[in-house]
Amino acid sequence: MTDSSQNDFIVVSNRLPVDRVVEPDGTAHWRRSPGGLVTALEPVMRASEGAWVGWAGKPDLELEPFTEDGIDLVPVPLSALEVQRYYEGFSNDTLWPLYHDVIAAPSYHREWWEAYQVVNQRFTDAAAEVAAPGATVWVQDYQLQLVPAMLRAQRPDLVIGFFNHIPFPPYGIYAQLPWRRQIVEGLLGADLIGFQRVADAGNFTRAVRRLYGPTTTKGTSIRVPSPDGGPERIAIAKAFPISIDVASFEELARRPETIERARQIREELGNPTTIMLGVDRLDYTKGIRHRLKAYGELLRDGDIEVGDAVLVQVASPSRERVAAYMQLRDEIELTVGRLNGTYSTISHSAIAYLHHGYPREEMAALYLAADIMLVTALRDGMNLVAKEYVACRHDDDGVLLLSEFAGAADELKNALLINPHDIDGLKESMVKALRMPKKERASRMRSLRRRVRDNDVSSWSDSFLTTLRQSADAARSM
Ligand code: GDG
Repeated sequence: MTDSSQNDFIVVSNRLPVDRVVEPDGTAHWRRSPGGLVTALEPVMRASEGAWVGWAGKPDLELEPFTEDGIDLVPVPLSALEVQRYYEGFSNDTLWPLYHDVIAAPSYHREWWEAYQVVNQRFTDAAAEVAAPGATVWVQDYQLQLVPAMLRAQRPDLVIGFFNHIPFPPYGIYAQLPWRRQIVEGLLGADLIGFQRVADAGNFTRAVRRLYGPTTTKGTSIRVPSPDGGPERIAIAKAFPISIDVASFEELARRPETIERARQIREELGNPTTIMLGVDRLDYTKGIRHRLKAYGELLRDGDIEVGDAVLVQVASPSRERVAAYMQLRDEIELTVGRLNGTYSTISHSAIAYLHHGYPREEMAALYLAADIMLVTALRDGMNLVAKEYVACRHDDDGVLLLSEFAGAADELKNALLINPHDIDGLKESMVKALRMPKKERASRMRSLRRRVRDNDVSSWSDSFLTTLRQSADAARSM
């Protein structure tokens, strides 16, 4: 690793973009980890001289900074109790459900909040230590909302950006949070606070007005009072819809071996006329239950026949120690078991349910094989799966069913937009997708592909970082 105090660009996120793998013989090495954030930021980090500050994913692991695959990594240690309180507790059982429209009930515990503050301070210290004078620090996501203000207090020379990958809720919901003021104050330490949707940025500025008074915001600008009575600063809150590395997904999907694997998948499923696909972390926000309900009713009513159609549901394991996720898994597996028990035949299953993570190559082949992609999230910051599906369909075929509650719906208007709560509407759209003529599929897919190509992950990060530098320059020349 280079001189650790000389990093001009620093990304701070809960997780480092690598997983520690221990082999049976006891040797350990690092492997790039999957996930939306990593997928999104990896190309940006490679293109710049930067460092990435984050947790290595295992409790009680003290590690020195190291370089992996060309990226400087600065590990932040967490104890087992901190993982339980800051990560599984406050991040995933308080903020996650609260920010996703209280689909599940958030739990509020003062000791979780204590741990959240302590851990946010530790991430701040690690970033402050490696940042060169005047460096740009880009803080990611809801686990680290206090870092911007903590960092500004410690290092006023830094340019600080924050991006929230999940929705920001309306004030009527946000107001439940006992620490609502502290979190907003934490975020306002940034020069630029980025959100997925215009509606999220609007919810945030409305929360600022409710907490600080009606004259504090104008358009995207927020007047931030100085904590020590000094001059005010301006912070900007704005939407920057995240995207994917479109070219790399398309390249993967064009490989002859991926095309062959897609053909094989169809064959292994018994050559059905229609393959429907869902790919989600096993999370209650993703609307997997709603999807299964609609699919089950279509089977019951004879609108689809097992053998003619199949649903492939990849549900990658997620947050398995949080109670709401254990319960969700039980419910989904009960439903899948019932539907398969009722409708499968010896030769054909109604649902191929896969509770594993898959390599990227297999995901691309699944996307290529799927005639209909089901994205039925009840609330989702963006939903990268929708964009990945589109990026892979170089054959201009396939139908995307997309929830209007996913951020991606703002851009992908030529998908079949659905309200997942409306089971009849969802069923109608599934049937429409099943019967859609090839010409309409192609024209919709071509327009979706243009949209996804126009805003890939590098234009997302370029536009965030350009706006960040402009906001910081404007704030400093005031
Ligand atoms: C959060 C926000 C926002 C999933 N299973 C496998 C696998 N994945 C990959 C997908 C995709 C990513 O994980 C999931 O991204 P999503 O955007 O769909 O959802 P979240 O994980 O909830 O991400 C979300 C995102 O942050 C980015 O800002 O869009 O709204 O909730 O890339 O392909 N990848 C592989 N194997 C799997 O089994 N290789």
